[in-house]
Amino acid sequence: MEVKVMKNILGENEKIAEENRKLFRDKNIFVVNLMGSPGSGKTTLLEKTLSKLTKKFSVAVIEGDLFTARDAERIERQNVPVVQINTAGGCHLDAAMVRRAAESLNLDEINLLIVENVGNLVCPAEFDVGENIKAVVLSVTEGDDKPLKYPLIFKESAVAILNKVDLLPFTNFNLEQARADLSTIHPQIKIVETSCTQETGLDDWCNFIISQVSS
Ligand SMILES: Nc1nc2c(ncn2[C@@H]2O[C@H](COP(=O)(O)OP(=O)(O)O)[C@@H](O)[C@H]2O)c(=O)[nH]1
Ligand SMILES: [Mg+2]
Repeated sequence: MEVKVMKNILGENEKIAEENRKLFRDKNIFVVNLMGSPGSGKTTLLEKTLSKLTKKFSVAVIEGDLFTARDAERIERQNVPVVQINTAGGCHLDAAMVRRAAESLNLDEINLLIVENVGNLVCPAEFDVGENIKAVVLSVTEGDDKPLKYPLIFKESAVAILNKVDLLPFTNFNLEQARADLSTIHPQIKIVETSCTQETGLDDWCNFIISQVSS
């Protein structure tokens, strides 16, 4: 019975996600669904790269969080249009939430929309929001076993950002193992290594986004 309910919810979400995709395509907007655990560095990655991306694109951001507008406030300081969604405890964004948030942006003036999903390695991967690509941030402090333990999010993502590599000397994270596991789960996945604090690898992330938008 519960399985059936879940199927219905996903079916309804899929319908709205397809409508979103059509809307974004008609408006010529490329959409990135940025996912990852709480604290992996999703907002910091945006803070450190929006100024580069805005040189190429007219960018807007949708921020998803359970509570507070803190991430939206951080993005606002980058002078990028931003809308905050509060899920009031919900563990992921769904297509209807993203549609409502998108409606409050000027879609005629945007060509890259980045949606920072609720911090979670499970649920966001199951809910299409009408994006072109999914991206997942995994920080090295979370452990190198996460790709094998949460394979769906890595299977679904076009790019995995291995963040906080500046902290590698203080962890037992095995970069080679993580890369091998990611490639086993998703052979085509692009892997970039970043340190948002040391500002390394950020061009790799930006260039990947640029290549995806132009392809
Ligand atoms: N050492 C280090 N800390 C980072 C890095 N990226 C983000 N952080 C820190 O990790 C914490 C969580 O970052 P935040 O961007 O809010 O994560 P989010 O919850 O995924 O959006 C903050 O204290 C950041 O300053 C990094 O590359 N290296
Ligand atoms: Mg955040």
